[in-house]
Amino acid sequence: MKIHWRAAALLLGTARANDVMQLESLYREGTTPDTAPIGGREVLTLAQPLPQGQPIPRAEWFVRCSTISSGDDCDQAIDDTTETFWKSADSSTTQSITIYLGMQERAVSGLTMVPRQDQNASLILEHQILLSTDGDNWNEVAYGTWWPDQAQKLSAFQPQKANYVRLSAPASNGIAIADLQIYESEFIPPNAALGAWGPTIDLPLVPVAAAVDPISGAVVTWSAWGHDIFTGSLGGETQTATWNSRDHSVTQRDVENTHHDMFCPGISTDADGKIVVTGGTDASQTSIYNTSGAAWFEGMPMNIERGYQASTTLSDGRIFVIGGSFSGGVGGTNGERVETTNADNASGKDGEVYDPISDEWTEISGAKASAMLTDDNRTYRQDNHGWLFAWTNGSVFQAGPSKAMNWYGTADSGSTTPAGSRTGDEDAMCGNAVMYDTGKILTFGGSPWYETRNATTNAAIITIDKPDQNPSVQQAGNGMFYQRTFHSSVVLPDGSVFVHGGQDVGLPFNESGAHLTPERFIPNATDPQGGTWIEQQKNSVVRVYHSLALLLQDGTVFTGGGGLCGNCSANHFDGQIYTPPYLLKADGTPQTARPVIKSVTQTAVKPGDTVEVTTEDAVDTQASIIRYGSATHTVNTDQRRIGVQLSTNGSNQYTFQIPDQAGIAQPGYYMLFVLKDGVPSHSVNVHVSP
Ligand SMILES: *[C@@H]1O[C@H](CO)[C@@H](O)[C@H](O)[C@H]1NC(C)=O
Ligand SMILES: *[C@@H]1O[C@H](CO)[C@@H](O)[C@H](O)[C@H]1NC(C)=O
Ligand SMILES: *[C@@H]1O[C@H](CO)[C@@H](O)[C@H](O)[C@H]1NC(C)=O
Ligand SMILES: *[C@@H]1O[C@H](CO)[C@@H](O)[C@H](O)[C@H]1NC(C)=O
Ligand SMILES: *[C@@H]1O[C@H](CO)[C@@H](O)[C@H](O)[C@H]1NC(C)=O
Ligand SMILES: *[C@@H]1O[C@H](CO)[C@@H](O)[C@H](O)[C@H]1NC(C)=O
Ligand SMILES: *[C@@H]1O[C@H](CO)[C@@H](O)[C@H](O)[C@H]1NC(C)=O
Ligand SMILES: *[C@@H]1O[C@H](CO)[C@@H](O)[C@H](O)[C@H]1NC(C)=O
Ligand SMILES: *[C@@H]1O[C@H](CO)[C@@H](O)[C@H](O)[C@H]1NC(C)=O
Ligand SMILES: *[C@@H]1O[C@H](CO)[C@@H](O)[C@H](O)[C@H]1NC(C)=O
Ligand SMILES: [Cu+2]
Repeated sequence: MKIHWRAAALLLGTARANDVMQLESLYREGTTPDTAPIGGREVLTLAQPLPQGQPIPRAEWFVRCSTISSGDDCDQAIDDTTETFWKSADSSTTQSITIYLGMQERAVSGLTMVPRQDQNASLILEHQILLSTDGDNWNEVAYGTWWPDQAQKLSAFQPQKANYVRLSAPASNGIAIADLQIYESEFIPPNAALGAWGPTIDLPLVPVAAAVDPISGAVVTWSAWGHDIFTGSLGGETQTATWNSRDHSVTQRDVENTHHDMFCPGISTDADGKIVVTGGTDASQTSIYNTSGAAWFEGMPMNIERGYQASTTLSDGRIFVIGGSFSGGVGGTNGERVETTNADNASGKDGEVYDPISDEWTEISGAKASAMLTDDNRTYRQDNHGWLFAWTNGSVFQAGPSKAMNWYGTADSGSTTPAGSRTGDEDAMCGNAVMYDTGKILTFGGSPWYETRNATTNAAIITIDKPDQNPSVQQAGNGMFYQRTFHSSVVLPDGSVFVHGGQDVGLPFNESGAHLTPERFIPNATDPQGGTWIEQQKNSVVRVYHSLALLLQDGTVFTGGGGLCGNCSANHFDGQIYTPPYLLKADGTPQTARPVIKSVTQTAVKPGDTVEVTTEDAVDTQASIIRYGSATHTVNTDQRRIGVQLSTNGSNQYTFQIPDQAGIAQPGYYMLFVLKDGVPSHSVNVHVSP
């Protein structure tokens, strides 16, 4: 909201705001103007890249509206002035505007909409966008909720051929449109073998951080104090938006009660599925999202101020945090940020541990941040975004992004044990690391420095066994097709790893060199160290710095975000669903022959417990439990896939065992997927306690 932002900019005198502003605004795209002349008025702009392609000329259009308020005719939405507008009648039923684009089929890629400008009324917030080739059969391409102001609005989606476009919205106070543009772009031919994109979910904010609520399946997202900006923060609040994957609603909430601007935080879901968010702009605060009550509450602050730290939930249910020199100064004192090349100065960002039951933080200075530094020339970047994997006996394996790997111990005052280095790899800041099967970690991409350096295509498989022992490290296939940094990834029920977004050279808020084609790592079933990379279906929305991806309960993937840079043009107020090929028939329609889990006798289990599963029909003996993810800034230390072997007595009844050492199946909520010929079921929750 530009008005909000300007007001804050005047107050921008705090050390915190200045620091962050200088650090993160270095490479951003050119600024967009706060307002732009559209149809004879200055309209607040959204600072968002336009949909791919170009506007479709309006000369041949015919427009039809569901209802009209006297004088505010339908065609006033597409005349060349924003002085006039179409307004629907006030109505309890959904109202819509339908545009016939002409005889020629167009590959429609998005639309922009200018709300009524003379007063802040009849705003379209909740909405749905549908396409049709015949005006009878409609296909939903986007839906969601826009931010409640008079700025221009935008929706960008996977290009689809259409002659008709419909925008519909609830209209209890009427809805009004002063201007509507529709975009067409190059068509991306559907190919079920590569997966499919859509629909787009329009959000009232840039989702920079998110987690899946294991109880409701909703995706809880947040940005910073502002829905489109993080600089200029006075602290104390965070804009959140929740996408309910079941009823497709998007709700918005300004969370103030935890006194925490949750921008650049660490995130870990705890043993009960609560989302524990630490530090960031308010660098010592702890905010906790209670999944059962969908409420945020304030936890004890950390002892050490941190931003861009990583955290992970331990085998005993406590949460380990380390690093984070982006906030609170290098070295962790509240004073000035000091640029230094002395690694000892990172000591202030050593480990600490949170006990969610007693709500207490304990410093464990034996877990040394200095062991996990990259050689970035900016010291505040060296300990960011650790690749942490909780393992047995309270241990944590740190797989990167530093070339050096380590084991951290969390008993007593903590310990640090070097664990070798990733063969042939360099520091890989903002790369990804995913445990795709028990003890098997795939690492890929990232770059030697946080920004300005070429990212790599490097990929490694790291196999961990016992704490404090060096893991084995192999190359993973021939590496990725594309150099990627700022990319995101999720492990799928079949054990493959889906990778999306990122760019060649990491430049926060600059979208050059971005990759629209995802890829997937397919582990070799017979060779535990082998695997191949394959390309997947291209999309049309850039996902680079501040974007994320999460696995959903139905086996699809939510990707979203990018930006949060105020008046720069790299903001993405949306998410998009990617459907992997395993959920599509050859003709691209949804796979209907999915296996079904009828019941799970024990949904609350401990390490070593046996779980009984009843399915509708016979399923593959390889199944998986995948821990619910949370993500921000390429970090997702919550997701983890544990492949499980099903035993059966032959009547669609199966059993499998939770690994018996605590920490292998890190405590928390898991999605149990069974598969049949590679097609996954919808998941059922399995809750592993410490
Ligand atoms: C974005 O980065 C590219 C590549 O370094 C550069 O050419 C371009 O000028 C940058 N854009 C802006 C607006 O700085
Ligand atoms: C964009 O924001 C910056 C502050 O981050 C400000 O200095 C500049 O004037 C703004 N530019 C425009 C065109 O509004
Ligand atoms: C417009 O009205 C809505 C609803 O009353 C309010 O939340 C919003 O802040 C207003 N926006 C502006 C720009 O005045
Ligand atoms: C979480 O919400 C549930 C349901 O509203 C409530 O019973 C419980 O006390 C809450 N837990 C905390 C820690 O606030
Ligand atoms: C370490 O940081 C302190 C400030 O925290 C600074 O005074 C000192 O010069 C730094 N030491 C080195 C060797 O860079
Ligand atoms: C780090 O390197 C970049 C690019 O070479 C340079 O602009 C910057 O000043 C350097 N920063 C420090 C702290 O040396
Ligand atoms: C677990 O960790 C503790 C503390 O580091 C250590 O004393 C103990 O030997 C470890 N137990 C096993 C089974 O490795
Ligand atoms: C990245 O690599 C390419 C090809 O080797 C090279 O031309 C380019 O200069 C490199 N860019 C940077 C920023 O190092
Ligand atoms: C899987 O590994 C086996 C054994 O190394 C090899 O023979 C086979 O070709 C590999 N399969 C693929 C698809 O790479
Ligand atoms: C199969 O095993 C399940 C679980 O142990 C048991 O309840 C069921 O009776 C068994 N069915 C047969 C046919 O043995
Ligand atoms: Cu950031």
